[in-house]
Amino acid sequence: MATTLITGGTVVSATGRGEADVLIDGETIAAVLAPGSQLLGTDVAASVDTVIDATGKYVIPGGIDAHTHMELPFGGTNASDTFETGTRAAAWGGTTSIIDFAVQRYGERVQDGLAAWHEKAAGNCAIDYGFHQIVGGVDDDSLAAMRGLVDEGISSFKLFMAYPGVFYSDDAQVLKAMQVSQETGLLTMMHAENGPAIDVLAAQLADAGKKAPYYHGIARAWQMEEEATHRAIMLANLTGAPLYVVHVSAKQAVDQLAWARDQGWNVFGETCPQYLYLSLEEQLGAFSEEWGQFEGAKWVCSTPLRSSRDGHQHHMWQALRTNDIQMVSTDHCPFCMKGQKDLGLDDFRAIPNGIGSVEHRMDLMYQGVVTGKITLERWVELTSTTPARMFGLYGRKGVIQPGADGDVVVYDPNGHTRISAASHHMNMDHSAWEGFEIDGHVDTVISRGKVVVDGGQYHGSKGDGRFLKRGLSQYLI
Ligand code: DUC
Ligand code: ZN
Ligand code: ZN
Repeated sequence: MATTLITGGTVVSATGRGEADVLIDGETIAAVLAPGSQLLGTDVAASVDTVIDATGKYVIPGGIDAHTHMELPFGGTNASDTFETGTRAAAWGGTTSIIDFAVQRYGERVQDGLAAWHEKAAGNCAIDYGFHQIVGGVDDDSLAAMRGLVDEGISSFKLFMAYPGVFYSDDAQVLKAMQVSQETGLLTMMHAENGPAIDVLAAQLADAGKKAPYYHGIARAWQMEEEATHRAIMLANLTGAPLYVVHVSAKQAVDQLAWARDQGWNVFGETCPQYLYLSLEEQLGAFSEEWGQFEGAKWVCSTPLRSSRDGHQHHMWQALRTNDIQMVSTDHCPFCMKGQKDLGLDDFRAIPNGIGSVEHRMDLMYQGVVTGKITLERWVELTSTTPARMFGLYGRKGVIQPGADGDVVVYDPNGHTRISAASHHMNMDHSAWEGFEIDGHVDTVISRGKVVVDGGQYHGSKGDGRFLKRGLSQYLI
């Protein structure tokens, strides 16, 4: 078995930092050692197969993106990253595990949806992967099938209060699914937006001739997110289900979560880089030679971008610092402009919803360290350690300690990254992050002991990644 020593770096965890060498034996972290240690009278560095010099750099646990949609059939097309292209791009960006969403819809069996996702991913992934289960059709059969998910290593499921006719669950269905959540320990993940009301608003805007991409965000008003978040919280409290609200973008929804947590309720929230950096005003002002005003379609996602005038982005950074929001995932759901987003050229309602960011999450969040919005330790906690704890992976993932998987990133705080569609590895013809500058760089990525990215080269292969059978969330009470 190959051995690797990462030497000279500053090892950063969710709770602190210190100078240490990290020894990886085969696929597993064997030891965290004082710098330059000897073992049995021999320099460790002299006895390993590979030495990685991390002098002046941070050594962190590999990122875990707990919210991706590779190959998702959605909006009349499929998300443009396959498990192969999307996980390779993730690796380039310092993410060594993803949790994607297997899909069940009305009239389909949960077991079949899960099997289909296994088929898409198996043998194709560059990094380790797990699944949540979308339950898009709550009925007696799917409720019964949910009880078997924990044994399959699927310890969380997602419901939608949005998208009537696609994934939508009404309150009665949410209540029933949450009762199963309470009984089994499955974590309920919620897309919290009032879908039926949003659809009315969207139709009224379109009827009034307001069909540009920007109106997507107007129809999906913050009140729709706040209201649904509150409703989800109350239903979870009533049933005793643990609740995790995905892709929170409105400050009022954050306040609902903070209020519930202040009551001592077991409620959590995730946000995404787009809700920290991008705004509805930028989307309104977007224009290009090629697309004109339709340029704004690049940022059509749900929940939508919010107004910077109302301070949502600032509030969200603050919530990350104060732990009102506990995690940052991407909701990676990429669509190309040509042939996909342009399905909605004449009407925003037909634009496939989604942004691709799986490659850039670690960098974009590191920039929050540079600008003093979060600490270095909080960066690791938000992007790796809490995702591992939240979704039943901790110990194996999310931490650098003996016995953990050898998932390690060497991050250079003196490096520089410029994000562009010309250089990214996601299967997209544009970048939602075009021209963003990051004061740091992912130098080396090790996935279960294998160096997959180093020196600007990719050394991994399709099929390196294995399915992660997850345990229950550490946050259950
Ligand atoms: N939001 C998106 O932007 N895309 C996929 C599904 C979702 O809820
Ligand atoms: Zn969603
Ligand atoms: Zn999603």
